[in-house]
Amino acid sequence: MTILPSENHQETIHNENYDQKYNLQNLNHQNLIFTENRPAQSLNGTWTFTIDPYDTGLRSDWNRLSHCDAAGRPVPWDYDYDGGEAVPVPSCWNMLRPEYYYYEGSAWYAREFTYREQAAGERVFLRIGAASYDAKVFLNEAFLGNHYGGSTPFCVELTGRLQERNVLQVCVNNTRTADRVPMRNTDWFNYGGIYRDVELYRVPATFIKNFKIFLAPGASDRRIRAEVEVDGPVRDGALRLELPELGIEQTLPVSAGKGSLELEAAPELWSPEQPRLYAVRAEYQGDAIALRVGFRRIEVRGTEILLNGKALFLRGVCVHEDDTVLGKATDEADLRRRFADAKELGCNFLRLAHYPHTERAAQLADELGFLLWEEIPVYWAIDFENPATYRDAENQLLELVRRDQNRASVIIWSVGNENAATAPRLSFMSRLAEAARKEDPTRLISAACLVNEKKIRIEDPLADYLDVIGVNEYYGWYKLDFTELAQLGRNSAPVKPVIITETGADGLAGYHDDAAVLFTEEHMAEVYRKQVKFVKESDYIKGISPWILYDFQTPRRMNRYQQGVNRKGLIALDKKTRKAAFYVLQAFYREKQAEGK
Ligand code: GCB
Repeated sequence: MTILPSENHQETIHNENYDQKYNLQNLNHQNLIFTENRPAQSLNGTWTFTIDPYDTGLRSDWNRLSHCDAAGRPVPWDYDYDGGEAVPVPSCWNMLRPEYYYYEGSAWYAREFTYREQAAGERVFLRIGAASYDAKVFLNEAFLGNHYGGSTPFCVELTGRLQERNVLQVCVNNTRTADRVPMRNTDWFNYGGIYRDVELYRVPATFIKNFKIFLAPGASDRRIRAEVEVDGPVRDGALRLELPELGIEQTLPVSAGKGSLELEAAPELWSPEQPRLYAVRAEYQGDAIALRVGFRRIEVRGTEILLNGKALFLRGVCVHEDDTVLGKATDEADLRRRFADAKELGCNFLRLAHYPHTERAAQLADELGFLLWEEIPVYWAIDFENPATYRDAENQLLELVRRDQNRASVIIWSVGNENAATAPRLSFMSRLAEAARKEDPTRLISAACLVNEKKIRIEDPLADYLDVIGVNEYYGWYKLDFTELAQLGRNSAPVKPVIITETGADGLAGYHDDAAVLFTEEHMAEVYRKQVKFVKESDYIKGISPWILYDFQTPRRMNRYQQGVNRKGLIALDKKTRKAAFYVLQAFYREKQAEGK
């Protein structure tokens, strides 16, 4: 759709509905395509960048590249797509200059690229790994659509719109609003910008749009199931499927664009101890894809979580994407350090809070042998009665599932965190749980719930819709009285496994005093000691992921110890300095490991 440039200056400055026509949210899970390991043309690198706090760009068509009227006369203009500041993509604008640190609003990114057809009839897709929060895409002046959601990828087809020289513009807006997911209030930093990879993919006219392969549910562990969706003119045919290490070469019939197949196989099962991955190749109508996949079975029986039939204790820790240099534009070194630090702590599990982290995290977890909890930012207050907000939340969930559905490491989809137990919230989040289950029946569904503080009991009506109950409790911190924790244990008799998805306390690295003094390392370590004791005494608790591996930046923590940083990290903001509590948790995890858990 081409938006015609407005020639009427007065109309432009008076129109307060200027952005409505852009909010189509047409770039969503439905047009996400399978891109893993496909050759890509990177559009990372230097882009021009112009902040636009008044949304002048949308009001007066900054996508318009010519500055002449219909008669060819130059007209005044306020923006040059090739004249902004040169910035790297991916990056968070907050980290580029001190003046941008707290900036919330719109900003325009632009770059040129050349295109030459490589194969007759090829189709071309642009994929943006993540842009926070609303991204509007323009190619050669034309508006192609927008995407909502700050942490999931989206695609837009460029076929038929490309010239030899192209101008790509993306208007990114990270304003916190009442209808978004998350809403206005969070305990993390609201980074903005295009902060994951931007790539062009070329595929044949008919191509593999979605592909998943997994151990078929059921106890035998001897059946693999593959499902495929193709897009393009040839919707009936056969997909060739190969898993050379298992001696599998099969054809999978595709009809009306879809196909599935279950076949006998006896893979070695994937586990954190033996993260065995198999090469998988699939080919349809000349379009070939290749991936590496682990096969494993995750299920719940009573209050047990079973991996490949064996009872599991999740030795976990929560992590954010946050860095004093990168913001949330996590790079390979940052990710590898995170896994190395979690390994040193004794973890087999990470809770990727509170939004989808980079897809590279789950790829590495597959290789390195970590179990993952992945989450969408249905966090604290959300406009649970707004159907548009629900659509946005569900779309983020489906984008996440589609992106990581082939990762053995991912065992849990979380539909939210610490939401007040109201009826609209129950309806909203139970729908999300059902949507996740429908899209992916092979994983567990959970949410990080609050405890019922009146009854001092693990009780949340959402639990009926979950496989595993996540519980965030801060006895020893927000609830200073530890005797209530023992009461909580006595009052609760959950029929499903419980993971303590958060617990912890702030402790400023290097601040030492008596354990009774808040914000000291001693107090934090004492909270961990008492929490560990509670977990040991509660047989329905099948894992913990304390809050949090590293200190992180957040503007709502402003006291003298915090100074803009949540100090609940087991490791300080420098990602090096271990606090005393680190060793308390490490000792507990060593004990668990020694018990074979
Ligand atoms: C929570 C939230 C987490 C916060 C943490 C805290 O319960 O889920 O996002 O950062 O507590 O430090 O208060």
